[in-house]
Amino acid sequence: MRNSEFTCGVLEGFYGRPWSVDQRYQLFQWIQNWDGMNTYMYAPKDDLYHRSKWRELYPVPSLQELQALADTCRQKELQFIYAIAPGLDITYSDENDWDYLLKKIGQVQSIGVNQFAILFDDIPPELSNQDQIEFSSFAEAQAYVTNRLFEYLSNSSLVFCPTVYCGRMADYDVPGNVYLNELGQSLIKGIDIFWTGPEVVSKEIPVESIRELRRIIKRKPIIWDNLHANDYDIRQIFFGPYTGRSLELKDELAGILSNPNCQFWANYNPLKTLAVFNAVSESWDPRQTFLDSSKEWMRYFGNDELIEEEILLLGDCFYSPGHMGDRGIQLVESVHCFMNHDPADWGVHLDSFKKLEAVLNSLCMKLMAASNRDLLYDFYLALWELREEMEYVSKWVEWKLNGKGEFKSPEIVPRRQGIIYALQKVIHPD
Ligand code: GDL
Repeated sequence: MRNSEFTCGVLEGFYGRPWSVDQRYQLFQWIQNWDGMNTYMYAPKDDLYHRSKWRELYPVPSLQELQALADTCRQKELQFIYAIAPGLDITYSDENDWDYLLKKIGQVQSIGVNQFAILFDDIPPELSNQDQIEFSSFAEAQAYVTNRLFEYLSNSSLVFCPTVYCGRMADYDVPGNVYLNELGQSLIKGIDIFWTGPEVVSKEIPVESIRELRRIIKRKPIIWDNLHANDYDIRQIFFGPYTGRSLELKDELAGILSNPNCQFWANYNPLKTLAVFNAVSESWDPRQTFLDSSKEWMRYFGNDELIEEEILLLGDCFYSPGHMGDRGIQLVESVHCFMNHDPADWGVHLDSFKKLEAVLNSLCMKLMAASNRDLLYDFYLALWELREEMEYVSKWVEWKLNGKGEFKSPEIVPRRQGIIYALQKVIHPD
């Protein structure tokens, strides 16, 4: 492992299409270049052999691909962690399942991997009939298999993801959670434990919440950080900085691994700013770090004509869960003003809106012509939706200022259609 003992890096642990091999190589290059990062964890939920078909061995071509990834990490002195997720249907007490697990781990060991994770997130919380005879609790069953695996791996490292992996899942009562208390007691001390914070997607992780958790699990957790994950809502994308965590938090942790946007190219700022967060010790300014990293991000778009203002608008509009950056806030404020006030009271908003609209349009034009098509396709949905809304507002503003009769914009509204829209209208009428 490079630089320090603190694990920091990227966890490919989202649902949906896994990243491509080339994207992962790009990622390793970034991690190697950045101070503060040292780890990549392989855990794509939809790699069949990682989760649904965890018992089956990788076919040769996929194994070779994994080996190439692991080799590249080794050459770059990065930690490569392979994660397996048997929780959907494992029978914890079944020796056959244990053999399957060992064979699979053995296959991955055979390509030179010696760091592992075993994940029990998002699984049915019931023990099978057979396991109910053998174990008195879920925690006991999971600890049994995990400890056994840790002992089998002898010198290798192992990280465990519990089924209760955030405050919300413990009904915000971590000290009172029987499952977590039991795990803290029974998991061998050398095994690391993942935690996502108070929530699955934690906008903030208070230091005190981790101190409390530490007392229960009897070790420092590794944060599985879903701050920039977007697999739960494909209409969102997050280009903003690592934020909502203080530097003090690092003292309470064994590591931080970010599980970011499914769209690989969206992750430059989220990841680079995490690397900086880990590298600094005195002061930490997420906004300034975002501004700095946005300038670096530009070089990956494949269009030298892009300017900083365009990239910053992009980042500010799609910032982080529940937050926008300055330009995004400004845009919404202007539209709010248009919709709620007479044109005579629009003041600076009209000018400010038109400027942002012009920047957005030129950004879109340049992206359409950018040579990194992979990046363009990653951003398409989000950008397109924003542009459509802007176009709608623009026409509406024009009509307010100069139009006559009813406002008509037939080609844009109504927007959402189809089954999802119909269901949502019934389920959430408000
Ligand atoms: C989860 C899943 C993760 C997913 C994330 C965001 C954990 C431990 N597991 O619950 O795979 O990407 O939410 O949707 O976070």
